[in-house]
Amino acid sequence: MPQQSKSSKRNNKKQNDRASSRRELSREILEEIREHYYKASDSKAGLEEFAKDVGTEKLHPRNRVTVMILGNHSSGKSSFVNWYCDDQKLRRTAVAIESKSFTLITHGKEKDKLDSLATIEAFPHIRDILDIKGMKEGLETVTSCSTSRHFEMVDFIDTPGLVDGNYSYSFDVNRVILELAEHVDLVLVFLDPQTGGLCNRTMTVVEEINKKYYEKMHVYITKIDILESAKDLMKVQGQVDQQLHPRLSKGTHGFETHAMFIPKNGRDVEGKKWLTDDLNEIDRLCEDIYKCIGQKVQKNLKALKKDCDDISALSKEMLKQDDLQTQKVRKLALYKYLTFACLWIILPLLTSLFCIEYFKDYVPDALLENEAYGSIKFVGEFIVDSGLPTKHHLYIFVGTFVLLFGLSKFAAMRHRSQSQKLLGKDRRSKLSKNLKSMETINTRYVEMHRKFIKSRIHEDTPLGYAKAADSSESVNVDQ
Ligand SMILES: Nc1nc2c(ncn2[C@@H]2O[C@H](COP(=O)(O)OP(=O)(O)OP(=O)(O)O)[C@@H](O)[C@H]2O)c(=O)[nH]1
Ligand SMILES: [Mg+2]
Repeated sequence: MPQQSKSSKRNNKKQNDRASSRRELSREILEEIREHYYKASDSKAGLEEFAKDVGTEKLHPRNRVTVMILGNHSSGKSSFVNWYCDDQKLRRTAVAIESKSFTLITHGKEKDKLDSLATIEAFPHIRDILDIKGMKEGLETVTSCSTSRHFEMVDFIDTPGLVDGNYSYSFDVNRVILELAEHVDLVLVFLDPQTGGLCNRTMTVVEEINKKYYEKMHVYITKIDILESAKDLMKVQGQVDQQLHPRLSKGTHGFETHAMFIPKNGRDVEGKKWLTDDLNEIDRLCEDIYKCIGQKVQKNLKALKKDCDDISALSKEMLKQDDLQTQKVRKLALYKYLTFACLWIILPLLTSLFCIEYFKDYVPDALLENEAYGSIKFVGEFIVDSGLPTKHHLYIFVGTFVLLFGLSKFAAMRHRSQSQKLLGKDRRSKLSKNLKSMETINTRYVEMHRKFIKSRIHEDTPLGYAKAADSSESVNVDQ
């Protein structure tokens, strides 16, 4: 027996070691992906800058999982954050309406508070919510240096408790929650046993989130330790299901509500024999958050690949268009020089030939007998002998001059305006450099993807799957 317990201890240790190395790898990959957006390995800039170079915008994906907790007032949202971070003073908890603003809780160097503008600076993805009236005062960030559970890789959004009736929020709370839901990885809906599914506002928000982001949403009946019996719990669950199910339009198959309470020293659950450990699904909730980290790695890898491909395609297209533009500009330059040559070389030459022919009597014989003049004098003769009245000769010259002058001016203007559309040497070399950096990122992407897959599957599983890492469609991250 003691031997068995020793081997099971060893197994546990092995499992823990594997879990922590997987976690470390996830953290490393998420961190590296972020780096590629800020600063590519062999370049001063990263994908965010490369995107700007091709006139588009790409934001780095968050390298941490974001979990939004919403639900009835006093359902234990803030208490859960405190419990997860193992810091009872992180969020204020009480029976009165306590959380009145949207608070991002993130890992930081020290415990601190940031206002809405600093919050948007740190979380640029959600900047649009500042446009909602009242949000400038309704958004803040709280930082904590807790390393409890997976907090270092998780951001929470603690939302104001939802109530019906006369209570008025200083912003459109439903709208803000819906906007935030787009950017988070997990939406936890907390329903307390007293109000359960009876808060109309909570149910409306749940209905809306279910329409768009049903796969992110998990519903928990909280504080079940205040109930007196398993029968009461079933009653509450029945009541919640009754209210909830008609509101759900997607993901109804297999949809479950879970139950939990926050284990707390001194909380009297001793006398409640019905409240067995397996009824409290808080560990499952932590597991859901943990699973999100793995999904986040895949999501971010996919985003990295896609953004890299998009920017590369745009850069290549820009260089291709620039090549075509260069050809066009060269042609225009040729037209410009041709008209210029006609105007300032050929036209004066013809004029002088004509003049020589016209004023033959005054021209020295030496010139008239010159061989060169002899071979081209037919031009002057042609004009003089053309039979046109003499004054028309002048019109022809003035007309030709005006036409050629206009043409050369037009060609010069076109040449200038089209040249301005060229990228220029610096921008071209920057784009080419960016393309090279993106090739390096792509190589890193394949390596990271392989490493990640290897950490998740058994070593004897054929790595044909890992080969799929080369294609962006390899892993379904939307599960
Ligand atoms: N018995 C019991 N009490 C809890 C549990 N979780 C929270 N509470 C208590 O419920 C009260 C409200 O908790 P909060 O965490 O402030 O709830 P909240 O959802 O953040 O409330 P608002 O921010 O006002 O919406 C506090 O007195 C907590 O101590 C639980 O699991 N069991
Ligand atoms: Mg709260």
